[in-house]
Amino acid sequence: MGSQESIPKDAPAQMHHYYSKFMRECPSGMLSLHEFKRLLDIPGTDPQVDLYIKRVFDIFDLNHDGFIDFLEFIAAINLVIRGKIDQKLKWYFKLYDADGNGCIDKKELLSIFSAIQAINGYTNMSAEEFTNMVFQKIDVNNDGELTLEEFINGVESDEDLMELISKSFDLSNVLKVIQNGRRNSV
Ligand SMILES: [Ca+2]
Ligand SMILES: [Ca+2]
Ligand SMILES: [Ca+2]
Repeated sequence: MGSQESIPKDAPAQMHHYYSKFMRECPSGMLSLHEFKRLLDIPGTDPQVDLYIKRVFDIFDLNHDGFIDFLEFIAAINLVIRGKIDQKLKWYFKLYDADGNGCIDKKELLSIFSAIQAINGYTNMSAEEFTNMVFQKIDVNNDGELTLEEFINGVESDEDLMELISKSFDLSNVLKVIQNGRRNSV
């Protein structure tokens, strides 16, 4: 299987378009964690949320130099626009696997869901209930950890879960902000 992706004809124009948008939002060309938070317009009072945004930032920051540059930004845009479902799920898996040991445990999932609830508002299901539900559904061998395989297979075959995961960090939001410019908070 060739994993090489063909670059569409309009790619340079599109790149240029995003480049000018990116530079307008971030004139230095290097987006810091602080600017990233401001760009996403996420209120930063909850330590869980701070931790979560930091994780998202670290995943964008591919070379780990503490900034998101244009190329890293474009890599994320590409994932949003052209990424296949399992590529996106791999991205989410990386986001959830906080200690990077290749498995998502309950504590990791719980901390993500708590942060999401703090950002998106609380639902009638607690973060604990969510976490337990997810493990009940997709932890096939019942060892309390989700491997990448369990995660991808499980989420792909469950529409509700897929929606939940996609909402946990809406990548297209980042795109929207860059497209339309940041909302000016008065
Ligand atoms: Ca970087
Ligand atoms: Ca882990
Ligand atoms: Ca398992």
